[in-house]
Amino acid sequence: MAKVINGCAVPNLPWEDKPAGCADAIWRFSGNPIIGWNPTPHSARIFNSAVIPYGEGFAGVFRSDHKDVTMHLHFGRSKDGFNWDIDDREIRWQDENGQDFTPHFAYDPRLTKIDDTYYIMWCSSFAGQPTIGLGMTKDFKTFTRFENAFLPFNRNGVLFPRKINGNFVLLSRPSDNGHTPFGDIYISESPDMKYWGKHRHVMSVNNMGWQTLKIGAGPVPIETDEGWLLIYHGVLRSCSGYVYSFGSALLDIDEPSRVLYRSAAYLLHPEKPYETAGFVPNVCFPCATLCDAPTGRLAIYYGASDTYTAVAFGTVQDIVAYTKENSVTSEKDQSLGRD
Ligand code: BMA
Repeated sequence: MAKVINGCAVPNLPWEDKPAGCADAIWRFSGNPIIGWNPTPHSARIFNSAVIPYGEGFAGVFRSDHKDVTMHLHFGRSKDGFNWDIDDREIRWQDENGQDFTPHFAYDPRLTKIDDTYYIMWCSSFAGQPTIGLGMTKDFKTFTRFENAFLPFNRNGVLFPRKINGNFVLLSRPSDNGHTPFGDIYISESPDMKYWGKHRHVMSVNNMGWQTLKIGAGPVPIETDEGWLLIYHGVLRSCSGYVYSFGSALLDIDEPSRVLYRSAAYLLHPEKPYETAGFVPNVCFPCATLCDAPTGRLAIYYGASDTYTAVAFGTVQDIVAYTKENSVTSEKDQSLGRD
């Protein structure tokens, strides 16, 4: 049975037991969606968002698509992880000299805690084009934005929760400036969060239906004694558009560009009305987990149909076992990926 390493206890983890008769590795919260249409005066939809334990409860950085159809990040707090109090106004960023550095658009945030600092990564505007934006906060009151990690076009930047071999490590998915019809996961390192390099290929799309068009890292990887557990989204193109599901992989602890296992079947796929109908139908897009390390219990936060925020549950032990038992890796997954 896999064990979580370097994780903290989250005794107040939002949780619901597996329903009787459920044969799947993960299951949905019966109260889904936890955030619906028009959740704040300016927000039309809040989805694809990041949450983390903070103080007595939880903090979150939320993707809010405003009623003027612009995309922003908002701060929110919760006591129980289900009911969220989200600011109506976007997070304002300053650069390291205290000058306003708020991006023109921002979406799909991820939140990683390293030591006493909360790092935030998101898809940011850079001269109007998407790339990986990043910044930090220690108190969720003041937010400092760093230089963009990469040139356009890139999305799905996800920072590992500790340095590996002395460097910060980041997954990303090079893209285009539209609804990218391709995309593989890469990994990059930085000694200082400013200069990113030593790029490696991690995983490509494969021929397993749900992940044939493009893939992208989801929540922050979870360190286990069997490897880094990565939950990632995969996309297929159907007659009526893209379908976003999510599955899992295990990456080598010291050399996370090496894929050890990768789920052939998805963990979760659009099925429920809030996943199949909304602003963009058929989208399940995970951006965060809360993990109680001693029990391995996991609450997975995902955006549903670019409209709602939903939660699914599982355990690290079961998801690791599922990933290994249902694994398919290709020759490309096994390479060190410099070429
Ligand atoms: C992707 C991202 C996600 C979104 C998805 C489906 O390209 O923009 O934010 O959930 O498309 O629209």
